Amino acid sequence: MLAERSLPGTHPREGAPRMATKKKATTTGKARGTASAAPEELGNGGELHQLAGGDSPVMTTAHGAPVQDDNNSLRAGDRGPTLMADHAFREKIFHFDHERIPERVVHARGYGAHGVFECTESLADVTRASVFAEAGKQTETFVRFSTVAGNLGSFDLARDVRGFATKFYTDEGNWDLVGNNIPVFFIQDAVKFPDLVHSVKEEPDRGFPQAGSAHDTFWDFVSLMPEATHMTLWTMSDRAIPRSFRMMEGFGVHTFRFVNDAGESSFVKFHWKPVLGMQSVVWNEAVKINGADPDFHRRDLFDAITAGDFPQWELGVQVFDDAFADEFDFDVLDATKLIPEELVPIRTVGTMTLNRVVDNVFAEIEQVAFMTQNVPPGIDFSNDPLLQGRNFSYLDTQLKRLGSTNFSQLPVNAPRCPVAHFQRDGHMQTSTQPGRAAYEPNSFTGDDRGPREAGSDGHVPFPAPVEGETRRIRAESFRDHYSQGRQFWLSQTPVEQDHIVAAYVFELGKCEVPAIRERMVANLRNVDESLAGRVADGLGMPLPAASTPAAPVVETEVSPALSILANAKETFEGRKLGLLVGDGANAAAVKRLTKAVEKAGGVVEVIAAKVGGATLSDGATLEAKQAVAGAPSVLYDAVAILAGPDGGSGLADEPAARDFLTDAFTHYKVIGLGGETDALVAATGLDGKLDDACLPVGTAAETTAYVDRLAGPRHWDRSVTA
Ligand code: HDD
Repeated sequence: MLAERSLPGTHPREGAPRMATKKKATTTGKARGTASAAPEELGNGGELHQLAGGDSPVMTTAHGAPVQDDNNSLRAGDRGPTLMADHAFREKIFHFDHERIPERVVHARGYGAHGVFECTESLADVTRASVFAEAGKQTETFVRFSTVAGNLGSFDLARDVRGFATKFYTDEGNWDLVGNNIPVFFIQDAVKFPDLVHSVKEEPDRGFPQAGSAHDTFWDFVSLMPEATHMTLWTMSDRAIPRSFRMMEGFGVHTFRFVNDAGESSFVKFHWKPVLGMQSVVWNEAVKINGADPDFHRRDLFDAITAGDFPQWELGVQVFDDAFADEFDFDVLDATKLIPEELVPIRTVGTMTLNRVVDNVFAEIEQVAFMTQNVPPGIDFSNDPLLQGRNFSYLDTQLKRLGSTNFSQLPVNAPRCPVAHFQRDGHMQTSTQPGRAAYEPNSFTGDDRGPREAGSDGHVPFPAPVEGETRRIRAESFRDHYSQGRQFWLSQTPVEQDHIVAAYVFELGKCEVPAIRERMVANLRNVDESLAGRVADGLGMPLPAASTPAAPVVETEVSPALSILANAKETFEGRKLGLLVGDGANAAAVKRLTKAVEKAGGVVEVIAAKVGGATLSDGATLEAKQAVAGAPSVLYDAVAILAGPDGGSGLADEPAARDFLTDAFTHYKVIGLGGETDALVAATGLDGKLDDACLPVGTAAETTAYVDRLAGPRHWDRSVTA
């Protein structure tokens, strides 16, 4: 007997056909489509009016025709073949088959949000860029954060650089500040970019590893390109495993130019500083987060913004003139170098607030097209050869990805100011471009005039003098490859240095070719002997002879601004406590703790053995957001465990609860313990080992002390290695 199946035209659940309701006539007697009918009388005047799928009782084709039944294709007979005549079906499958566009060749995985930039200090003295014209001026922005190496579907906590690209929709056109969370880059000349990217992506003969630099080809390339050494120190540091997009810095990397109304130019570097301060995870935690929640960073951003906890960054500029550039030990055009904040202080000029998540990830985050060459009047390029190369690359890549020269018309890319040009037609032209004449000069404007005169209102390129022979050459001033890497290393706290050593050991340990490890350690000897020695020791190899630097290593002042930990903010704001609650837990203690953490600006996520929640001492059920099996402690900045009076045995028997505590301990987290947790602690083998950062939570005084401690750093003194 065949199972009963729905007949063509029958809705499978409701058993009744979903009939299209006829649209009412909208015109005042004029026939639809006649030449005399005014467009506004015919509906929407040509703009696509897309309803959310569920918002209409009737589904339509892409061309607006009501679809009779979207659940059964048109068949000849009950069990017969599907008919070519089912055009609605064909259109649906046709569209589906073409849903994917090429992912970005780098920075494929990313997440973004809308925001606003508010200028807090006028920069009119140095730039005529309208975005900095006066304090209080607001400019709409869109930001996309990303990892670099992984594919679109990779995980968020790869050890990698993070992209930090900002589109300012200024009133003189879009300004795209396409930066990273690291202020320097691997290479000096854009001609090496494809090689760099090919080395870090999956190896082409095997297709792995995904989203990671821990493999032979990457270390082969960077060890052969000593200019990359400085950047590897950053990517081996905690900067490459940020806790949140909200808690990382951003940098424009290159030296740009500001140009003021008088046509005077100064050099400028851009810095984003997170208001929440910087935070990173530890590597062992990152590895586990990638399994527990591959979307950790995007979820974090989405959750914060939708909760009204809008992340903010201060924009700072380092402005300097030619005289400083000439005196500085390094070439300011070399993107493998930074200018220490101690030498040129950062002037804070505005604040960006991300306050709106996207409505549609594809339309906005996937289709946003950043281009370094998008600069408004008042901002110009320097001759940094990496920047010059980028200015070619970004236009090309958008055509490849978005498929049409008209990508600037997509809502997320469209400037918020009017556009006026004679670029016409092309695939997917959505603008009904007005006017009879599409050329310049023309006299159809009414004026009988010749070509428009070049004015001072447009983007006037800074008239920098250029001299010299045409040659393929790397400037002498670009030859020092190690001094700033050394400065970075020496500016880190001992804990951060430990992490850098562990990261090199981990990554080089994944290289199968011993000669690559040796070459890299030989280069590291030029950065610091102790660093190289510790990495060699960690790899279990003899210390190779140092490589010969192209230029002598210059001893520079330590720059405390380069350390995350030395600049940590004393706050739990924007961070998350994982509160594991056992049955019978003290209801008052749970309430008190939750309130105190929220008052400190943090978020509490309740976890229980079962997602249904825990029954508290007062008999009430506390709803859980997560079951402990799906919420390992790596997902939280700190944890508290409030057990019931049964010695915590309910939790002690739960392997995930045991891991919850052990991992939190291993990751140096501040731990709160309330109720009878002895059995759980004993089951993890931690009895007798709990330290100063494992605090009781129960009484009001204990809760206050615990929440105060949450604002501090992890307990780095704990004798574990993660
Ligand atoms: Fe790039 C994307 C940042 C060097 C070529 N880059 C891209 C994105 C960021 C950066 C954040 C993602 C933008 C988004 O979210 O859509 N890139 C940098 C930084 C660099 C850098 C900070 C050095 C200072 N990039 C660089 C070079 C080249 C490129 C030298 C080529 C010569 N980058 C691209 C690209 C991408 C890109 C291929 C891929 C997708 C896209 O542009 O839109 O054109």
